[in-house]
Amino acid sequence: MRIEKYRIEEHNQAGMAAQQRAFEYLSGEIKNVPEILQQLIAFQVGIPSWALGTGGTRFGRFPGGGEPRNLEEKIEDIGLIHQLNQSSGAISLHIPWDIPSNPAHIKAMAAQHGLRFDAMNSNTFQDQPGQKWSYKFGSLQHVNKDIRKQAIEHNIEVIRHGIELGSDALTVWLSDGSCFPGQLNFRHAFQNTLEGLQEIYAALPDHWKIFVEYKAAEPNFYSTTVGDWGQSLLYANKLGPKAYTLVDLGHHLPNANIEQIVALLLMEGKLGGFHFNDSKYGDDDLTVGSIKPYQLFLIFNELVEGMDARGMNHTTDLGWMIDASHNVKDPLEDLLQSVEAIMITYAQALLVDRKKLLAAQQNNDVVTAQEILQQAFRTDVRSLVAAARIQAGGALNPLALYRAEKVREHLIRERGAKTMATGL
Ligand code: LRH
Ligand code: MN
Ligand code: MN
Repeated sequence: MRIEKYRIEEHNQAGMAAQQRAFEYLSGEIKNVPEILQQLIAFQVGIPSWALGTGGTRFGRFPGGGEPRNLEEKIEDIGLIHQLNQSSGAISLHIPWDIPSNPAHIKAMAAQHGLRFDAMNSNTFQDQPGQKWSYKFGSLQHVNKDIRKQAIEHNIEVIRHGIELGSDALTVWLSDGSCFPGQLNFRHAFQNTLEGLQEIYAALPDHWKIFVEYKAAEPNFYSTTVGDWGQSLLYANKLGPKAYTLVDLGHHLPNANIEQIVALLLMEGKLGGFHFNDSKYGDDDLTVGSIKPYQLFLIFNELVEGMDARGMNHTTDLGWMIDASHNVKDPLEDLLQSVEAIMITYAQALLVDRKKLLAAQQNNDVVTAQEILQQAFRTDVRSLVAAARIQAGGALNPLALYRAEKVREHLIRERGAKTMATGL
């Protein structure tokens, strides 16, 4: 489904007076407005192909209706989000949940919606129908060489799919680990995993990157073979210059200082990509910014500081992706909320007065340093983000327009009330 252009214009016109008032006020309060607007317009967040249907837990799943039945419909859904917010111009595919049967057609279709293919994701955490060997006791870490080989070949196949679509990165997340003490020889598991990753690395085209995603626990609850950023960085360093760490916000032990992790990975030139979500307990995959917005701001503050220090391009030098799951919300509404939270937080991080912050740090002026950060965090930048979106051709209030256009009702009529998208 597409929304008629004139409907976006009418919607924007209706709210323009209030938007203008808020934007003019804010423009008087902050510096560099034109530059920030350009940075916001350029910034794009990848949408995961596995998050377009309602997710579930092991206790159940409650589909909401109108879910995409195939990859084409997933691309249409992301195209719609992008049409509304102009900040979701990429899709991240999970294989084999979303195998492109006709890659040329899929690539052309994505391009029509203004979407490019972000990192490809492999899956060696589930057994697929017809698969020879089981991943019950791991994949790349496995004691059985045949099983390791099967996992390596799968990853190489995912790279092949990615090449056909014009992607340039592979994200490897392994559920490998152990559930009980004694189950695993940690060194052997690490060594096997490293060797497997080395074979996958060797199959990467020249301009490709590999992202090694870590996660503290789940589905294994005693040890995880890529369990934290230290382990991920070890693999990335041993693999070589095309290998990077990927940070998923929900993959840390409680209270981890993620902003510090981000700062150090950037300093080492080893931060490759991001999976945005929010959490209260673990890998909850909740809407970005819904639980700990200040933490998200502190992370973005380090991202902007660290990327600027290295002369990196904010838009293109890291893979920015959402990795979320929606049990009770309309997935498209949830994704609109997540992208909005990311844009707001990015804008706030761009407001931080870095010279003053550095001076306060040099003087050990703790109070001023805190004030500088909170000044930016407490600034209401919604009109700035909306102004960037309108300039780019999007809607003043994407969520309001989505509801006014009755998109979900339309999708249910078109696709049926009982569809279930592939994914988590
Ligand atoms: C693992 C993870 C990883 C997977 C996705 C479905 O928890 O974050 O990125 O690919 O979820
Ligand atoms: Mn993830
Ligand atoms: Mn996760």
